[in-house]
Amino acid sequence: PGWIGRTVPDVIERVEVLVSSPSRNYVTLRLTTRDGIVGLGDATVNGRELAVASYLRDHVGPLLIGRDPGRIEDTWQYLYRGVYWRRGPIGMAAIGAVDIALWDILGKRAGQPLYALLGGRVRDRLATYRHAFGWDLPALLEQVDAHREAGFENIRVQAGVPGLDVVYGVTKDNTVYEPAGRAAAPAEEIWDTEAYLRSMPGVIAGVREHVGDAVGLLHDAHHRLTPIQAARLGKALEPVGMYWLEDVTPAEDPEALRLVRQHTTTPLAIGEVFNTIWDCQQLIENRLIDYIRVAVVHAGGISHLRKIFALAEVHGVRAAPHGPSDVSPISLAASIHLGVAVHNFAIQEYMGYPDLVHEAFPHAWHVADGHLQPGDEPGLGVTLNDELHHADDYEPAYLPVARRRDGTLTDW
Ligand code: CS2
Ligand code: MG
Repeated sequence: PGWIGRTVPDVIERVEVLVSSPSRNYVTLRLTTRDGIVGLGDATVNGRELAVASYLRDHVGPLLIGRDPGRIEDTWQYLYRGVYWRRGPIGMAAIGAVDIALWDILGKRAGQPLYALLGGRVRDRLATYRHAFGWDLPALLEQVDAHREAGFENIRVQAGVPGLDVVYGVTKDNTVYEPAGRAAAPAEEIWDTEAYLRSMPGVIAGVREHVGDAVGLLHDAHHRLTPIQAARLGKALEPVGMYWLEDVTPAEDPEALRLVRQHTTTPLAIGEVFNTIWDCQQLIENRLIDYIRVAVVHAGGISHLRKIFALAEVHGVRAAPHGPSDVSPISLAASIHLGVAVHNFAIQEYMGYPDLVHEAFPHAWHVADGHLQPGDEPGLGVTLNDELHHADDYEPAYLPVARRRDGTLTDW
């Protein structure tokens, strides 16, 4: 039975916040209704897990008890406007988790996969991109080839930089890459943008030469360049024909991308650290970017992402949400459901997870023929393997910080 028109709606009865570490830390919200429907949300903020867990446990959870889980937009507005101190990654991830969990409950109540509630499919399969890295070109090409053999058509390429010991997105021995290190404090890395700019265009051109024209190539500069450096990189990569160049300049300065845009036709993507539509507004309305990369968890959930993507649609900007291993399989599920239902959705990042993460969050979404599929389970189609979620498994882990050669702290 549907609840619309019911005099006595279902109510949220139980709120649980799990900070667990099935090989890496995740913050998971589990809501249970009086009718016994369970909704899951992801609230993971890499390196600040306990802050968002407390925000949810101590401030948001008590306010949810007794609320009608069907009033998704009203709950969003209540948590956003009702706090007065709005926006920011911690608060918006908490709202995101609640919103994701409420959509999950709605889908389960309706017996429909989330994408059906979002308007149904607009595409048969969802494009994705995988990560390839290597300290040098031959090592990078090995991973590129492996992804192509597995059927993937779009690949993010990251490489080492001569003279540096550590580089974002790469390991020296080509083992698994995880940005956060398990330690009581962030690791410190030395970063040299000029050295990077000298080597990277040649490496990416080498990949293009190896794969031919049909493969989409992406690259992430991780917010490290000045506008003029970014413009230089964009121009240098024009002959390669990139799918996109990501996060070239620090994300809080939208005007920086105007300068980059004036100099290059290389497509630009940004937004993984944005929290609201207002962070995106200027970039989208002025058409300074081609792809908006907001993550479901970090930008206020499914309800808010739909608004961002609608704004983007009007301005010819396409959606391409963040999907690293620190975005849990719950968020990724939400993203994939949006991905098959939103017309201007371009591509979903899929970094992949350690095996234990797949086991900890059994999920209906899957890869088929190098594309993502949401599956047809009601709601998000993700469950929790309780045996792999223990609150006391949390391990302090931090993203690195970066310094220039002279010791100045810079953007990691
Ligand atoms: C990255 C992330 O996937 C990406 O594009 O920028 O790996 C990012 O470094 C992490 O999410 C940080 O937690
Ligand atoms: Mg990125």
